[in-house]
Amino acid sequence: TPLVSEEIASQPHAWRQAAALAASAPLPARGLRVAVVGCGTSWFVAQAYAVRRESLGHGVTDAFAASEFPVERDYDLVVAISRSGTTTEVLDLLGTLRGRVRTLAVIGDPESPGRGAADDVVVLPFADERSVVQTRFATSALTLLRAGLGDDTESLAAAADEVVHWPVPEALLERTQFTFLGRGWSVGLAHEAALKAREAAIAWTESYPAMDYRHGPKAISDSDSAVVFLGERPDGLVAEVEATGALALWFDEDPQLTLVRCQRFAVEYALSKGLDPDRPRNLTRSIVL
Ligand code: F1P
Repeated sequence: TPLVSEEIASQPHAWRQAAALAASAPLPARGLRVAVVGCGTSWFVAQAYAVRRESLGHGVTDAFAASEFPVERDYDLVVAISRSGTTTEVLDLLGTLRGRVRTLAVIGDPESPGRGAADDVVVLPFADERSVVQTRFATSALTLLRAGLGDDTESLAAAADEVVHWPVPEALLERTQFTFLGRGWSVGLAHEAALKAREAAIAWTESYPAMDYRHGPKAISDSDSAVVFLGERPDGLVAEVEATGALALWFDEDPQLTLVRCQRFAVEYALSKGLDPDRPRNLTRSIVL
C-alpha cells in the first residue's frame, strides 16, 4: 500500500484530534480582518478557509499565495499555513511582518523554524506526513480552522470514515483530462483536488469556480474528460458538461468529503498509470529556495 493511502485513510482520526485543539488554540477571533497565506496545497486550504470564515459572518478574510501578500494592506491578523514549517516564501513573509501585524502559524512539524516564526503557533504533529503529496495535514488544518468557526467537524469525521475507502469508479479512471469545479469556499478545494492529481499522477487537471467553466474552460472538454463538482452545482451546468461528452460527477455531501474522494482518485489514477504516488516526479516535500 502506498504511504499516501495510509495517510488518506487516517484522516478521520486526525480531524478529530485537530478539532479537539480548536477550543484552546489561538484561532482568529470573530470580527478581525484576517489574511491567510500558504504555498501550494496550503494556499488552497487558505482560500477555502477564507471564504468559509467570511461567509459565516466572522469577518473579512482574504487568502494569498505567501509570495504575493500585499504587505502594505491593513489586517489585524495574518495566518500562515505550512505543513513543513520550512517553506521559504512563508518564513520570509513572517519575518517581514514581525512587529507590523500579529501572526499565527499553523504547522505540522514541531521541530521546524515555522514554530518560532510567528507570534502564535498551532502545531498539528499528529497530522504531519511522510509523503511528499499532502493530504492529511491539509484537511486537518482546515478542520481545526473550521471547528473554530463552529462547523460540525464531528459529523464530518464520522462521514469520512467511509469516504476514505471510496472505490474510485472505473469510468473515472478511464478519462485523460479532469476538471474540478467549486463554488464559494469549495473553489479552494477544487484547486486542491486538481493539484493532487497533477502531483501524484502527472494528470492533466484544471480547476475553476463552477460558473467559470462556461467562460472558456469548456472548450477543452470532450469524451476523454471528467468534470467533478465539489459542493453546489449551478443550474444547468451538469447538462452543459454532459453535452460535451464529458463524465460529470458529484456527491451531495460536505465538499471536504468530496476532496477526500479526489485524493483517492489521485492515488488510484497514479497506480493505474503505473506511477508511484509516493514518488511524484520533480517534487520535494517542501520547497526551500
Ligand atoms: C507547501 C508545498 C506543498 C506541495 C509540495 C511543496 O508545503 O507547496 O503544498 O504539495 O510538496 O510544498 P508546506 O509549506 O505546507 O510545507
